[in-house]
Amino acid sequence: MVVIVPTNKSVESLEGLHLYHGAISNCSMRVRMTLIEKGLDWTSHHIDLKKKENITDDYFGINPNGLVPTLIDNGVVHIESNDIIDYLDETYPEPSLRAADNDEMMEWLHLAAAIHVPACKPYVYATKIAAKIKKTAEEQDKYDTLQKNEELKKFHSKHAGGNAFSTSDFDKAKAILGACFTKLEVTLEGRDWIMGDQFTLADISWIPLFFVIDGCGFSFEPYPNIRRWAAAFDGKDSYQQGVLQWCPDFSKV
Ligand SMILES: N[C@@H](CCC(=O)N[C@@H](CS)C(=O)NCC(=O)O)C(=O)O
Repeated sequence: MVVIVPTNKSVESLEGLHLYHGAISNCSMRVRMTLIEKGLDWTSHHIDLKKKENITDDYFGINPNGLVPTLIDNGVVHIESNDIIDYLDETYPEPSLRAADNDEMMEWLHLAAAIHVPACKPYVYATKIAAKIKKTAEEQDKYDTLQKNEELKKFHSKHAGGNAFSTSDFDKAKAILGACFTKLEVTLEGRDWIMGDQFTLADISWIPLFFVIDGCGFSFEPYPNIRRWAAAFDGKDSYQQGVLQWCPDFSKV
């Protein structure tokens, strides 16, 4: 559980579940899906990343990294999407999204979290997003003042101003994604879901990664099990309402 004491005190009086989230954000997709799977009531606070609505004093006062999603549960602030979905399943246990082998399931959540900055973010920014959300000089100054996280500062400096990601950054991201999707492909052999017959947080953690990386042009041709697994989400309300309703097609973002 990653709990934050916000400097923006206004959120501490919020009652119930409130989600600050982005339509096109894969990290937000997994939290929306979990809330929907659990049938929980939640209040939506959409943060438009393309309009830089995350780069404000108010939002950095809620999430000190300026990232979406942020979940507020009765005034308590939770960040980190994979920790949030674990927290939601722990706190609101029915229906359970936890596998019998919790350790193996949590490894999938930890892997999704671990590859976010070294692989997912550079791949998505280099192929698509950097060009769409270029900061003005004023926005860049504001970001540099608000952002204290060195890893994120370094990441965003790579596409700031006239900068572009290096070939080696991109190749490294692609190689990490290739290795992880190969692990997923092998795991899904003969299985409906990542943990077997049961649909769990592992599936919810990974489907947004597939959705955005596929939308950025990564070829899933060599991954038939992943394509079969991903197609099965079409029949799920949580995917329709948590992903497609907010972002019908990531390739068109
Ligand atoms: N580890 C965080 C990563 C969150 C994250 O990077 N969110 C992206 C959207 S998926 C974002 O807010 N990007 C805006 C930015 O990097 O400034 C989590 O899982 O919640």
